[in-house]
Amino acid sequence: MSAIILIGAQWGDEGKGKITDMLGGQTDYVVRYSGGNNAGHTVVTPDGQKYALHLLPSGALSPTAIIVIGNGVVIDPKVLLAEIDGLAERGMDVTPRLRISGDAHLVMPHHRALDRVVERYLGSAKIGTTGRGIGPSYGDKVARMGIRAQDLLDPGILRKKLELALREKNQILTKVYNRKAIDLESVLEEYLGYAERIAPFIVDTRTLIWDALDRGDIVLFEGAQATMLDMDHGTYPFVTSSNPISAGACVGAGVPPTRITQVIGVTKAYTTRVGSGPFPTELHDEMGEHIRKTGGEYGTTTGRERRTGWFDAVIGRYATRLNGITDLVVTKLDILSGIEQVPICVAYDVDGVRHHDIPMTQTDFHHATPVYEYLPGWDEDISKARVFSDLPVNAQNYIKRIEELCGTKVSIVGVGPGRDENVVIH
Ligand code: 2SA
Ligand code: GDP
Ligand code: MG
Repeated sequence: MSAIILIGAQWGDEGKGKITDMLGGQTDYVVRYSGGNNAGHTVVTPDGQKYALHLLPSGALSPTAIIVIGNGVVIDPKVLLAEIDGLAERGMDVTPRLRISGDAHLVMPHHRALDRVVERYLGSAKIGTTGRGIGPSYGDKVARMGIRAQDLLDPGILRKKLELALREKNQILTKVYNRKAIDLESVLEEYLGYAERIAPFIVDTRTLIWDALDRGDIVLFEGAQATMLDMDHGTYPFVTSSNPISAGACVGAGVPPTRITQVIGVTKAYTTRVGSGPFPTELHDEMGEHIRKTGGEYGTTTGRERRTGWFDAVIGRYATRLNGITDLVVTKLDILSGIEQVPICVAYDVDGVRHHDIPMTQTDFHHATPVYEYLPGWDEDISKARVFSDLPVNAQNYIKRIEELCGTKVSIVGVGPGRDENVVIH
């Protein structure tokens, strides 16, 4: 029996999609447990085809894996159906393998509208959201005003819930933000149209997962976003509105903690972040631009430039301890080739005080300046490396130092975007 959780150890876009896809061939179920179509997971298959997945688990590209959207996900049905159709146009019909939790909440037009107007209202304090309505949808879930996938199966309930939601949301949109009201009947018609197509996928995913684990199947819980974007443990308020950490899988899929057998943390060999918020090792110079260009660091969902910086081992260690990472995957090591000395942040200096852990307050974290250790770099193109000894010694030492500082073993090193472009260590 294997229940594996795969999470992002930084601020997202660590290459989780690629690793999930790579493991997909060995897994029976791939389950998304948090986030929505704010996520963007890029997968490059061995024939060189590139796919960007937003709501479907990245296991969608493995022809046999059952793909599950758990209760912790928020679903924009229009985006989901477009994604299903997009894959079908490319010759991949995922519908026989797709299961959706009836308890997953929906992203509604008023959520998208509110996401945009609230960001504008916040001005310079904005979060830098993806504008996909994710925060407002989770907000309604917590406020017990949400609309769930199962409500699509009961048009009477759907109307009632939408009426209630719009009565409040239209007041806010028109009176507070001076926007147009959203028309109940047209939303209802639109969503009842989606209902027809989505209804066959809606099942009790909890029981499905428990049965799979009881049979001894391998179930992979695929995180979206990442540790430092976690609502409770990230850089609040500059976070997403869910719990992407490993514990989030238990809540967002209904799997008990006692059944988890492995936690894979995915980290880049450097750091990136999209949106606002503190980022101690951020580079504002030509090197930052070099990493952005070489690493193709632009949002998979929004196309936004990602902020770039050096590897931060304080965060690496935090992510290891918080998620219980048993295996670390370090992606994009290939991007660091040709840099003479590669800095790793080993601690922070906050107003003259050294911190080996993340400072307790956000105020201190905003003032944290990195303390660097400098490791000799390597010039070689490493994209053809497949075993550890194929890597230049300095690259090996870089990985070993990450391992030491984070306090967990590195099992895979990514050396290119392709499914097979990896150094497998353990
Ligand atoms: P939201 O939309 O409410 O979840 O935004 C809140 C914060 O969470 C960040 N966030 C992300 N950060 C990295 N990658 C994400 N997915 C896309 C990608 C992002 C894109 O794969 O590139 O295309 O821009 C993602 N989703 C949410 C977001 O930047 C806010 O800081
Ligand atoms: P995710 O959100 O964690 O799934 O990551 P994204 O797909 O948003 O961003 C990661 C990007 O890095 C994608 O374009 C991947 O194709 C690419 N990628 C993943 N691993 C590697 C790697 O080891 N080397 C290189 N060069 N690119 C990689
Ligand atoms: Mg991404």
